[in-house]
Amino acid sequence: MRKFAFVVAVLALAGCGGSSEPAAQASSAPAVSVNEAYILPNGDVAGMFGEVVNEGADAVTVTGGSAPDVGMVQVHEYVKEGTKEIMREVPGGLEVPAGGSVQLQPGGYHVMMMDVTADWQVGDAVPVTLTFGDGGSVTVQATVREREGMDSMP
Ligand SMILES: [Cu+2]
Repeated sequence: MRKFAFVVAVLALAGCGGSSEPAAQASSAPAVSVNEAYILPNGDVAGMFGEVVNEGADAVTVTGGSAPDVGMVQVHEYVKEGTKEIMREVPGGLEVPAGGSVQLQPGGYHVMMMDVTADWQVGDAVPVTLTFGDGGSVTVQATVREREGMDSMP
């Protein structure tokens, strides 16, 4: 079913020829989606992961976001600092190329949620809004998963 819906969405986008107005397109019919979006909660922080796909004709930059009962949403990356890896906000945001995708995964790029007061249960679908540098946004449904011991910090 997901694949079918996806094809329809692409046809709809192609049909409206909206590539000349990327900003309007981003806010009305988002060209960006997240495949297999999921959340790993960890106390008052959490990470959201999945494959960010950009079907649009222009690159988009994910600069932040929001979610219900989450104080702050940032896009993070891991960088080496001396001998250890630390995570930080991606400078300038995370660019997703036109027609391309970026994988969010534990230990790599991730959507960082802080000051989480939501009482999420495994299996809950959480609406997470990602905002773009051009002012557009998209809301995706991310499924809460059980945190496993092997996973690194979000
Ligand atoms: Cu982080």
